[in-house]
Amino acid sequence: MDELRIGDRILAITRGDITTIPADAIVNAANSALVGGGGVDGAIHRAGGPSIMAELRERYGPNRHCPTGSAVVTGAGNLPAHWVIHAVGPVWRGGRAGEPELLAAAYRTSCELASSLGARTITFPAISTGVYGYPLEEATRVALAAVRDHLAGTTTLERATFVLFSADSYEVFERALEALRQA
Ligand code: AR6
Repeated sequence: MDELRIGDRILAITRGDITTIPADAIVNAANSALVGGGGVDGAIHRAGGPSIMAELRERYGPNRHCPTGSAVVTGAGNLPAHWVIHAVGPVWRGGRAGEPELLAAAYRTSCELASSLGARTITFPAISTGVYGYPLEEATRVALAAVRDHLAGTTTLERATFVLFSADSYEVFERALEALRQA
């Protein structure tokens, strides 16, 4: 666990499985079709139970589509949370297809949705850095900057935590957080 103070708010990183850590809102790394998948998306639907997919189907229909860079909300089923925010990060296509802006938008939209719900705590995985192939160091800089900028503005969020699944990703986030602290 490591953290950075931003005014009276906290930007934190920790290692672990995002499905086991209590938060008002848990962010999922979803796909545009909102149909579930592997990685953290699979873990969230498994741990949360079938009500999350049922709600996605009911609220957004069989042809549901969430644009890259955006997000939608459901309840959290059996997860230790009130809401799951299903955010869609970009597939890495070499970096010149607007990936940094789209990744920042996925985090920004998630934070804004959480704040509109009155959430005080939120957890994130490292969106796009698994199946979607976004290089970890670049994704980390974008992710931390986007969430830091949100916490520096008007929001109900008091604490935002990145939950890193692997030791490698934790170390990359730790270095990037230290760089933000020095900046
Ligand atoms: N807790 C926290 N982080 C996790 C967990 C977990 N339980 N499991 C995996 N990660 P990925 P993407 C990390 O592939 O790249 C799905 O099929 C993982 O180590 O889950 O945004 C969706 O349906 C990695 O660092 O998401 C989409 O189709 C990070 O979460 C697609 O994958 C993100 O990896 C989205 O790809």
